[in-house]
Amino acid sequence: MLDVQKVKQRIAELRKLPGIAPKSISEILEENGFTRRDFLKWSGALAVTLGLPASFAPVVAEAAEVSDRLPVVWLHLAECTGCSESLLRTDAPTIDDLIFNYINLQYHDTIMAAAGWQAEENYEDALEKFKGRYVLCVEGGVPTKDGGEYLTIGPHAETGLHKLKRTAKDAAAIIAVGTCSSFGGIQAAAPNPTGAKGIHKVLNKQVINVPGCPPSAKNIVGTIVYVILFGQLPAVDNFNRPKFAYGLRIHDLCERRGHFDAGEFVEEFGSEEAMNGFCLYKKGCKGPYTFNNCSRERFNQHTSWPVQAGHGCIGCSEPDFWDSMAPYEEPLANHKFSSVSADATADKVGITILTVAGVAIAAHAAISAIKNPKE
Ligand code: FSX
Ligand code: SF4
Ligand code: F3S
Repeated sequence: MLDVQKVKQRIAELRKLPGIAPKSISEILEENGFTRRDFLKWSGALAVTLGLPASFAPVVAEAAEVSDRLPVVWLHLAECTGCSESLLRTDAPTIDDLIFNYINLQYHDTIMAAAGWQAEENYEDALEKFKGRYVLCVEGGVPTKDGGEYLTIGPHAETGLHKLKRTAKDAAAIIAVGTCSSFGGIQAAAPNPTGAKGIHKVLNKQVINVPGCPPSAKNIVGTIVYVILFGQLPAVDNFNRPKFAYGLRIHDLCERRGHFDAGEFVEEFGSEEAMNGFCLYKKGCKGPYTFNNCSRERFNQHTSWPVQAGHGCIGCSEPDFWDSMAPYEEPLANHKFSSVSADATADKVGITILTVAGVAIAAHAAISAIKNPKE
């Protein structure tokens, strides 16, 4: 049960620890043009995203204030760094970006100032100093073939596989940021020459998966804030994804859903139907098979998301999506499922869901084509 008093106690304990940020988050927000009211609005919205009762909004703000106390070690394995970019590469920093900068990031090899031996030293120091207390965030899949030698990191040429296992050993919580670290991602797509895998496959500890290629800033920061608030991982689905973010399908809250139900589909990009915002199912949208909150939370300060921009969802937060959701501009139901890699039990569950849902959705598209006089 969620207990606000317990959370307050935990925040009070965290407050006693030394923070690393030279300024408080309130000062940082003010310097960047955000008022206290904006901050409280942000924490209220994040509480809603996290599926918390309204009474939690002020404690979410307090958790953000002490987020420079919780040490975070951030590893990069085989990936494109788009996940960090999703948080950082905006023309104007959002409150999510500022919180991410404020977090006690002990090690993050893309954004820290140190390099080479100095970076290695910082990393070893952090593991020692915060043993058993740090949160490990990992971006990227882990190559495992030939002892993991297809990915080496740092001046000692340590394999990603070895570094991951060593860092995970004394972590208080492990968050896989992005589809690559959750399920292997693009480097695990057939024929997967490096034997890349999601990190949970090589670790014997619980890993929370925050997939998406990339995931939204809200889902990354939301998961980290949740760990700060409760000192534990949020409730998860079959694929270890937080339910607050991956509990519903893209299709459930899509703004084009009315057109789907009315049987109004885009048949050609650039057509009048496309301009009228008709449903993109027949142009390959995988929203009916994809669990994520993009249609509710959107990207870039709630500006837009793939379907709003005019292309179907390609299912980027699902396991093996590079293989199982392709071709991206054709309906999934037109294809056989036998080509999908089925090496894991969890993946088989996913494929079963896809097969049943795929048949039903394709049938709807076919029936509505008959019902709809425009077709
Ligand atoms: Fe993967 Fe993230 Fe896609 Fe890229 O690090 S989820 S390739 S957006 O960057 O891992
Ligand atoms: Fe939206 Fe895609 Fe579902 Fe159509 S199929 S309603 S575009 S999610
Ligand atoms: Fe990915 Fe689909 Fe969202 S492609 S970003 S899950 S709309």
